[in-house]
Amino acid sequence: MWQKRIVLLFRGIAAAREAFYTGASELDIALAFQQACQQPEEQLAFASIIGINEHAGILHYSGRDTNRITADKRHSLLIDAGATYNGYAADTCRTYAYREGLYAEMISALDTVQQTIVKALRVGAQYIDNHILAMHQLAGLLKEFQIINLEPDSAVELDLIKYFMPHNVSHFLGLQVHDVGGNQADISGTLIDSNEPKHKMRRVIEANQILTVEPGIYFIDILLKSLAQSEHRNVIGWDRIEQLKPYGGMRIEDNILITTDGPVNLTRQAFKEIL
Ligand SMILES: [Mn+2]
Repeated sequence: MWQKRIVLLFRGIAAAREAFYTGASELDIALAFQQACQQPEEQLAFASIIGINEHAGILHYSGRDTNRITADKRHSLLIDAGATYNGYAADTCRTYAYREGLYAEMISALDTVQQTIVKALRVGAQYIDNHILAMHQLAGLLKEFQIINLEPDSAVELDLIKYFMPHNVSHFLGLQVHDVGGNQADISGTLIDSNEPKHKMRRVIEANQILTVEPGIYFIDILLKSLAQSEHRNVIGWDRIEQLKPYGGMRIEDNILITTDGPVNLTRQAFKEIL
């Protein structure tokens, strides 16, 4: 059943990608997604996030904001969308570069980071450790692309990644797209007592859980402004950031089934079936 809902979703993402490369507006891309999924908007898992250029950096860009106008200069597309199947939600994100170059290379590096985070998911481990691994991986990417000119360990220690990825790496997926229970200590609903309340996932990884893994990098004015005013401004590659700002950002998200034999990437399995 999981496979079926993700296959549906991938047809939608493939159609959206095609629409982007042939010049469609954000709204037309959203409609191409729905047509391929054969789902009216209210049946989708959530309102599709479809952002061209700078809009790729807006975390919940959708609905009334969606642009009806075709962008003259096309740089990037971020699509984060989900079909449903038998009431269960899928939630996948892909980012596409309009042409080869630095941004396309960064997407490919983020893809490697994302798959490293996925492969590290192990039954019995703490989700929070996976989050920490993600922070180190992203710090490595930001250094490689000269955005943070510091060794990854120092960038994580100084908590600099939050200026470029201000969201969680994972959430549960089920009847709800952000399914509940990430901070639940037991079956009666007791919450995990922690001094890290901002994390959606603080549980131990268990077999048969389904969750997303969705690292991203964004160039968001309000965050960059506060970084520029911080004591860390001198280790930041501001020229590189200016160069990447017109692309908005990027995110790659897959849906993962945890098993005792390791993580199963349902999204990539389904993508392979279709391609
Ligand atoms: Mn998600």
